[in-house]
Amino acid sequence: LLSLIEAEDPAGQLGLMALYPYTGRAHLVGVTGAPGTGKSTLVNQIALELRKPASDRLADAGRVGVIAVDPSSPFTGGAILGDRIRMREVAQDPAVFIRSMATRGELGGLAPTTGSMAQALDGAGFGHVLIETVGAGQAEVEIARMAQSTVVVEAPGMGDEIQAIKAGILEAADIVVVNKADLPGAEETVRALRTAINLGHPGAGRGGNADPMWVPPVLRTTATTGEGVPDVVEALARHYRHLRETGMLLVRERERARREISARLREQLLARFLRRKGNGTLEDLVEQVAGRRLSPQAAVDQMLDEAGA
Ligand SMILES: Nc1nc2c(ncn2[C@@H]2O[C@H](COP(=O)(O)OP(=O)(O)O)[C@@H](O)[C@H]2O)c(=O)[nH]1
Ligand SMILES: [Mg+2]
Repeated sequence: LLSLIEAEDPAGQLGLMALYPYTGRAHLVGVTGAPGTGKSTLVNQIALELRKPASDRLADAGRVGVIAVDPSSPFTGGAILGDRIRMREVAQDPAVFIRSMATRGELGGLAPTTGSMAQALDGAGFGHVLIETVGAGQAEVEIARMAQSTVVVEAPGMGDEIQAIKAGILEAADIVVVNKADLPGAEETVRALRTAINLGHPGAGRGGNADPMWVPPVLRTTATTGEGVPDVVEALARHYRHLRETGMLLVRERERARREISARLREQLLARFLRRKGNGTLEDLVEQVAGRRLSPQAAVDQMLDEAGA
């Protein structure tokens, strides 16, 4: 089904329709950040941690799905980076399903079918779906809209904290992780990020689209050894509980549903309209608009007039 969805085969959408009533049970977690910060290594560790029988956690995690939207993902086979043994552990656990997909177009961002693939895993009964994406400015916002909890990964000594603050990336974060805590400068990075969050958080009196009731924790990890990872998993569980208890989960779900319906409607109305009009007209108008003989709005007016729409 994932392959059909990724290939944008209509059968994929049929499968999703059948699965849809069973979705909405998984905790969808986005993991984003600059290349090389250790996202893939961390995602592996989070999956391992979720699979540990945890008497101190409310529910058993069940199966864990991983979608890596990363052109340079080590999941694609070949060169496996990071802690090889742990990677193999995850790969051998039949309850962890890892799927790698390429980004379309520019580096980073989400493939258009990523959301549908996450839905399919959710509907198939995965308790957690982890989505790794390369952060490239807009990607953080995209993943924050799709996921219920967004983890932004930073690493010390990359000037990342400055970039994150500048680009407003922190606004997308529910949890901030400073990975590579074994490297020098981690403490400074943690402090800089905490300061930025306290200054910029709506709870601290400024705007932004974040949840005013949730101050993103800044956690330290060493993904290569797994140090600090249980705290990340605990923070994820706490955030999910927070979303449920405050009703934010439902608010986000509605926003997501509205966005998805609108996007699909826009795309399909356009396709249907152009099919009925025939591509000849469009090409004709494209020439006129490019040649400055017609403005884009006049072209649309003309098409709508002719269609009586
Ligand atoms: N020193 C150190 N290296 C790490 C840590 N986590 C990941 N790495 C290394 O950083 C490199 C990039 O890791 P990867 O998970 O592929 O990063 P991604 O591009 O963000 O997915 C690899 O060589 C990892 O072994 C860490 O906590 N400490
Ligand atoms: Mg990666």
